[in-house]
Amino acid sequence: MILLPVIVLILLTQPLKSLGAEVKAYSRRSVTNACTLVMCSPTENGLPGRDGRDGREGPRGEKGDPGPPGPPGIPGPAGREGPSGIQGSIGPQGKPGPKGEAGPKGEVGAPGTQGSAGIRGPTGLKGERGSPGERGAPGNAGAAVVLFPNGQGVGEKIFKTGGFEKTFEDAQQICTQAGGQLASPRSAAENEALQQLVVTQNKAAFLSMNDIKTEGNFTYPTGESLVYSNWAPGEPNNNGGAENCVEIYTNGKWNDKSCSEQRLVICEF
Ligand code: MAN
Ligand code: CA
Ligand code: CA
Repeated sequence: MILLPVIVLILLTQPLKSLGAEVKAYSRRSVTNACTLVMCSPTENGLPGRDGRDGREGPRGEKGDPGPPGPPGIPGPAGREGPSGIQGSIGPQGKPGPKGEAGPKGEVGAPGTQGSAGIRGPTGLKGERGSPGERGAPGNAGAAVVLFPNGQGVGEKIFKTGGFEKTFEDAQQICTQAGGQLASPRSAAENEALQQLVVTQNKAAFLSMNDIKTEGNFTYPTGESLVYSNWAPGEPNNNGGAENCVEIYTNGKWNDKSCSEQRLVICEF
């Protein structure tokens, strides 16, 4: 059993060409194994032999124990990108934005309240049946009537002057567009109240009455004939054949005058 591993070692350590010579050497000694050869030392007492040759290199030793642990390895490559993190909490409230543009214009307001009733017509002449009052001018919606500085109130009538002079047609239009009519004194009281404005302005003023339609027949704008008059002596004379309008002097007297002249504008309401 021991011979087999020896032979194997020899085969592994010796060149092939010497294998046959080794086998022959063992054969000549006629032994069955190498152990026999060692044990059978010379039995006879002779001369000492020469020193033998050095023995062959011994068999390979057994595998050693594991060595100590080696030094740490170099760091590996960076790992792959990790998964996305979870959503963060809500941030603080932002600052207020800039001021917005102005809004659209508002709608038109509701109509004003109804104006006050018109003033009542004057009382008829004494002894005669009183004529009906003229229709009152529509009131100024929601506005008080201003008397100062160019107004005069008499009864329920108000005279008011703009302080300027116009032809009859222009003056008449101004008063009607203002919601009234040219001054139409129907009594001495009204004529005196009107006279005060004429004196204050120191300008003769037109009245509303005229005889444009029928010469010699002076009427109010409604066509009604005069209920009161205060003609200056000798008037109306239709001077030059073309005096169809009426003016009131600073003394309160009336004169028929050309409608194309310019006189103070006094309206009544
Ligand atoms: C005089 C009188 C009046 C007439 C005027 C015209 O004053 O004859 O009757 O109207 O002149 O300017
Ligand atoms: Ca006339
Ligand atoms: Ca005249």
